[in-house]
Amino acid sequence: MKPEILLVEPIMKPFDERLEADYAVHRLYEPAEKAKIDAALPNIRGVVTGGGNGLSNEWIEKLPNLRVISVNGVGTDRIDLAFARSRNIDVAITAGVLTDDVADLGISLMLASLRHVAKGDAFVRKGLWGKDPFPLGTSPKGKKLGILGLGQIGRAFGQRAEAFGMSVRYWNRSPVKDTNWTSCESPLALAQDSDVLCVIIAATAETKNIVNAEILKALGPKGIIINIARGTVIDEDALLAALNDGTIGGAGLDVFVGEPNIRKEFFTAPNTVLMPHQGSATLETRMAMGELVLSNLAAHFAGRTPPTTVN
Ligand code: 8YV
Repeated sequence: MKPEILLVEPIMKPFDERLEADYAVHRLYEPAEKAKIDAALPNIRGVVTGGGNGLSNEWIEKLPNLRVISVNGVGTDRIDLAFARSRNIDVAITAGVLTDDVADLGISLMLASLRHVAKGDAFVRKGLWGKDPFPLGTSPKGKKLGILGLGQIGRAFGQRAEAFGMSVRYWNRSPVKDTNWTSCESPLALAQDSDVLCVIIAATAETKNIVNAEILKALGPKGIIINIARGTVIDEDALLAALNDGTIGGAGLDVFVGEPNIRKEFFTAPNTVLMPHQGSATLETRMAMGELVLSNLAAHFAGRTPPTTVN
């Protein structure tokens, strides 16, 4: 008998097919499967989910025989790791393989913001070229980059920013070794000393709204904020107000509270570049992530600890 697993969100076709070959797969995102899933709850032994969806405690409680959650991503903010451990559930992530692509997307958002790429695209399509003036951009060269959260992705972003001639400083919750970049004493001190603030801190109860009105004010009217972490680490009321009244200069955002149903005010916020949570979304990286999702599951069902368990 194949082990029964619950697939919370779609996964790329080749991995879906391999899951289908080795497991009895229940697809939570298919409304037609609801009754079948309800009947199968006691049999489900594994869950595959994404970083954005995770798995709520309510769902964990519905699955008495669940022993492994394989996350197709690195964020575990939507999973209560301690609760999962208390129920003897391994939680594994796709550590290491998405670092470069998330950093690349952050750099894309930064350059798009500094050089008005989205605005330029709309300008040309509307036939305004040659009729209306187009605003000058800002060069990254010689500017100060602040990184809020110096993990693997933060480091990769900083290395790329240095290639554009930026100087790097950071704030991290715990001391960081092996870096020559300047550590700032608080998120506020970091924002005060940054032209661009890249937010790439893990979302936890402590980091909720860590970027607030005071920090945005410190970033200043020419400052650009980039968020490639999670929507919840920025106070979106404060961010929308700061964009609309010119407290900050602009934003490049890949993540939002309540995504994909984000606040409509973002659609009209000035100097704002929006992406639909695509940090890790390249073919190469999604292939590497899919392999890890499958090998974590396979290890569990072979009686081993999944290679990239986090709890
Ligand atoms: C994915 C992510 O888009 O790694 C994460 O935590 O948020 C992203 O890589 C997501 O996991 C897919 O649902």
